[in-house]
Amino acid sequence: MIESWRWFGPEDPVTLEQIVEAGAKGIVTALDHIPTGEIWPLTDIEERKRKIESYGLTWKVVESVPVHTEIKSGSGHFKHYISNYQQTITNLGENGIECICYNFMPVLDWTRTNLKLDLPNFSQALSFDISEFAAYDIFILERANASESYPQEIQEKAQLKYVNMTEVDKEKLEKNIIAGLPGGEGSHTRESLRKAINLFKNLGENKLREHLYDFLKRIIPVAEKHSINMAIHPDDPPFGLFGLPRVVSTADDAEKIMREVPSLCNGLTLCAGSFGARSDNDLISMVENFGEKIHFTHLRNIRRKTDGSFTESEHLAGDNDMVGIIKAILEVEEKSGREMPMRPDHGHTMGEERHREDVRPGYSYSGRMKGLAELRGVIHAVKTLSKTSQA
Ligand code: DNO
Repeated sequence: MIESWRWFGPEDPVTLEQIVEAGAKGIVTALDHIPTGEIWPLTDIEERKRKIESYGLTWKVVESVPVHTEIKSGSGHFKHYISNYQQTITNLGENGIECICYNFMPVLDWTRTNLKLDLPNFSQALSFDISEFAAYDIFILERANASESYPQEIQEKAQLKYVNMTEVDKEKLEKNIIAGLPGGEGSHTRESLRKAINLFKNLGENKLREHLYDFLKRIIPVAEKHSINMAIHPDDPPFGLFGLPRVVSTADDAEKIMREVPSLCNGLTLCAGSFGARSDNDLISMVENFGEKIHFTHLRNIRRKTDGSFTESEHLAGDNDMVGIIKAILEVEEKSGREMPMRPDHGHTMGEERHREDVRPGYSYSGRMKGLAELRGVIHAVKTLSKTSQA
């Protein structure tokens, strides 16, 4: 596996020097200063590449080239945005990029309700609590008929949570949900969120899928031409929010996407934390079945509750069988003769970083370094044991 690290560019408080110290070899980054939908200029791509390579690191994976809302909703200038996306793929291909991670979530990219959940060991984790989310949706955003999106039990819990919230709690919850998380696709105000929800409200699951397939049919040939693997990121959390459909939440969704546009370049980002937030996603079978079509992995762990809520746990301690997943990925690598870029996804906020304002939720230095070191240990042990057993 190619140990990689997500770097948010020159604005990132984590420096390339620190990333080299952590032992990563690959950088995963994006040109977040380019507005969604615009073409990524060759000059900006070249400049980012030069900077990365000057530290002896490589840049093969982009995360993400965001897909414009009008492509997802099939409205407005979607054709123009698809053609810009094609040009961005071309420009990235000319600079040696091998993999592009993207998502097709409507309205919100990854979403959490708490960004600083205190853990017994003093660190802080990210978490998603479905009744807090429902409290926001039903009582703060006041989306029409929002309560119909939740079972009775969650509605009751949400109400109880809401009545016990102070104004500060309400503001914080809203900010956590809509202000935008690192690498996400911008931020919303309550008003812009309402508008965005309305754009997708009547679309339905089938139409959203159709728009994804249409997008893929137009971009995969361009990706093939430039030997770029498109790696769709699963929905996070892997179920609908605000009563809107999501179409990349299960193994079955992923299978359909790959079947609809059959090409080795039409593959997946195996985000263990996102797919793993559902107990019906069997991650090891997914690695075995999708094999070479997994182009990139996010290794992270979670502790699930039965209602859809989850907390991000330490990389080796959670409901995901991390050793099993790594073993399965190494077997795919062995068969395909190709090394898979992986990054330790998220990490707890710990040590002095807990007191810093500039640390991005989930993307602390020490938390990810700890995660990377633990994962590296597992990779090393699995490889060593497999060699010993073959000897
Ligand atoms: C969160 C990330 C996501 C991911 C995008 C891919 O930590 O995994 O922001 O980059 O959803 O487009």
